[in-house]
Amino acid sequence: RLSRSLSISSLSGLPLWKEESLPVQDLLLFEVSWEVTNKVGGIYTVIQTKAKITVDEWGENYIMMGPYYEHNFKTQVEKCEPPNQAIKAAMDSLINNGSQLTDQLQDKPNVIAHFHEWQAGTGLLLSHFRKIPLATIFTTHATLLGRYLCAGNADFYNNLDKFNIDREAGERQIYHRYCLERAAVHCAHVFTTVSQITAVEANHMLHRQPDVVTPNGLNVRKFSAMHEFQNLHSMNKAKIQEFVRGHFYGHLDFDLEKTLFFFIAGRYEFSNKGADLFLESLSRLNYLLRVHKSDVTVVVFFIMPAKTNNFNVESLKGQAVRKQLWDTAQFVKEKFGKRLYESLLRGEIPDMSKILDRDDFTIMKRAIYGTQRHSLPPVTTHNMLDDSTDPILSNIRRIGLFNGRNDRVKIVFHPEFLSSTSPLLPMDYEEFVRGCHLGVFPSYYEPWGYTPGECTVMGIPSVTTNLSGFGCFMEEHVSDPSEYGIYIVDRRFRSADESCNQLTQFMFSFCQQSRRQRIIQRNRTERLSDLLDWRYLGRFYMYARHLALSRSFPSEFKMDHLNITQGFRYPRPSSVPPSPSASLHSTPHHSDEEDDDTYDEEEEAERDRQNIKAPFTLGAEPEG
Ligand code: G6P
Ligand code: 1S3
Repeated sequence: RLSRSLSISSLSGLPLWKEESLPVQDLLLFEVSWEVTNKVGGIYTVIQTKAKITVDEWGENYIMMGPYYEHNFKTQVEKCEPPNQAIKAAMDSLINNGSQLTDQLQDKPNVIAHFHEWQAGTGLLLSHFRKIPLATIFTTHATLLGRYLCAGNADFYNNLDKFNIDREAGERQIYHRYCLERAAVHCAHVFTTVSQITAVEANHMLHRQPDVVTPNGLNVRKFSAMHEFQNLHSMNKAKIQEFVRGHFYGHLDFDLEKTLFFFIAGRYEFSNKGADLFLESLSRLNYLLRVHKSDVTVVVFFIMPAKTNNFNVESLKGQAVRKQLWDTAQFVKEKFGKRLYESLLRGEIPDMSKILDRDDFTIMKRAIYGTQRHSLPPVTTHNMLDDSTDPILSNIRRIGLFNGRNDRVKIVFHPEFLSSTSPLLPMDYEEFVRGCHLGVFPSYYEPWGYTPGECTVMGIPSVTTNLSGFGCFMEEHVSDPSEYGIYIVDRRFRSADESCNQLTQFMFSFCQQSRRQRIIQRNRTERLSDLLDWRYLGRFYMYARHLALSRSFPSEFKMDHLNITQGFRYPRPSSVPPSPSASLHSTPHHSDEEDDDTYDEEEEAERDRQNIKAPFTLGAEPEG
């Protein structure tokens, strides 16, 4: 057992502890959050994806608590009897006495209660003041004040130590919530955040240094054949191409085989999520592609929910026109095929100029006539309620990216989350991501940021920043992230203009890659997914639980630390020359030709597997 914890923990940068398994049969673990079965944002993803490894360890002694919403209850959980007597007794007592319950759970005295965010923190505070013997953990995924200050355009990271936090909270009218958050942080036995950058923030905004950083993982689905996820890219890209055919009808003077799909997605926090920087960089990218007379077109999707009044007519019409053309083509094709067949049966090669009659031409002409439009393809798919003040639309107007014919960068703002039942773009989010070429998430305020991680496990390259938890994690654990298709914009030590140029350069270089280079890069990106698997990252939560028990019940739970904290780094891909100067930044290294016989990605993957023992040790199935 010790050797296993050595091999795993020493690689993760966690302090080592001797005995890693807990007597879970004699314990109960509660996890409490407003986002249990209730999708608001990323916390839901943390809890939902982590559930499997936690249940694997804790079985029925793991209980989640969240708000009751009938719809969520009906669609996400199964009703059942409480799994054991202690829980049943506690629930009966709650039903009869409300939250005055004090003799919780006598026969299971050691309880760990893990609370996420300030809303759930009230439970932590009440149990603290009522002296209920719990080992408590409090996780903040973002500090309230940090989020508000950043959204208000404060120069946050350069002034972390200068804010008068009580006054700032008061001025933003969040003083009551901020006090709840801060009290929960200080009452918890163990305080955790999801990234180093949020740990620094919490230290200043909440005045407590987190005990553990618990990075966010995902359930990584591995395909048995390596090319499987590449096929999925191809299939889903075809669906996006269909949408583009409709949306840009009458303006399809660009080659879809040379068109790249970029996207940004998430909560609509314009500057926190970096949509401002992205738009400015797109304007510069458009300029670069034009002056270099590039034959590449970039269609950029903004998937950020805003208030709307349904799809707009022009977008719906686009899909209807496309469908009409498709139907016309099928109709004529069928007639053509039938005539050709009959003619061949007669032993004749038909006169091709006569095989279609006047009616066929009329039908086709009419269909083509329907594709004429007197306006540019719309930049948004919906009727926006705040059209004139919406920050994305206002900035598009300012930079003038209106989907003109000469623009090499086209914009589609879809202000609603995606759904496979949409009449416009019938794809769910996962399918859409798989079909794109690059996710761009140049966030300013991003405690973790699941979006680039989701891209990574699907083998889709992405852009992140060194102000996001994910970006910092990748910088720490991967020697050269850009070689693996993770581009990290420096928003910390550069001016906004310099960051913007850096992002533009990343995107421009990406546009210069050949198809083969993109395929190789996707293979490399996908190889990083082991690092983001809960099977590895779940250990940080285990550590937090041990620590909480050892602090709250010190006579029963000891935590003997071993003093090795060396972190793990993922080396550069084996085929990349060691000197960065020998490489075109961020581009897989091999000939630019589409067919390069000297490069074998399966071979490179295998070679790297031999070199990189760590992620595979980390990803090992738990013993027993
Ligand atoms: C996947 C498929 C290939 C396809 C390629 C397109 O790798 O397996 O058959 O050619 O995607 O890549 P692209 O980057 O041009 O969308
Ligand atoms: C927060 O959600 P957000 O998008 O408001 O928590 C997420 C889960 O920890 C995190 O990924 C994200 O960065 C935070 O900002």
